[in-house]
Amino acid sequence: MKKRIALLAAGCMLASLSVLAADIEVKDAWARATVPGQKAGGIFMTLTSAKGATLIGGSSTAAKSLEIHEMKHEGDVMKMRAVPKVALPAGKAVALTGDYHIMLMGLSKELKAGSTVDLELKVENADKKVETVKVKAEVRDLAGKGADGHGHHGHHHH
Ligand SMILES: [Cu+2]
Repeated sequence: MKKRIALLAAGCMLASLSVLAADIEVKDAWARATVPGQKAGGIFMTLTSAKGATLIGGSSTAAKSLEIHEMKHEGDVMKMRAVPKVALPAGKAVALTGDYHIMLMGLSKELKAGSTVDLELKVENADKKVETVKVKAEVRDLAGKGADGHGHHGHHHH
């Protein structure tokens, strides 16, 4: 009888751990394929936090640094700037696919279509604890659609 109780307790602990890890749901993470010599690459995904959290940065083995970017139209000009964080309200899907996106700065290699890029995103959860969310982004080649007037990636990174 004692043994069974111990097993049940262990089962409960495992269950609560997996709930914690699942606070951030990552959907459809992908990276835009780069051309030789390109030093910055865009990464796109949708994040949903169950309890509410804040994306505060991250890193990647494929680049020197990772930045969160915000894009703004100012007249005809599309400007991007790095922002320190993005709020992830509880239960709301936050698309980092345009106005906000993730940018890898100082790529150490070309991002080739079909390969994957590993990211570690840092998220401050509702209890103010920083958690790491591992993301694998699939590199996609958008050569077929990329050359329209949506000059999103014609911006300059120095
Ligand atoms: Cu950018």
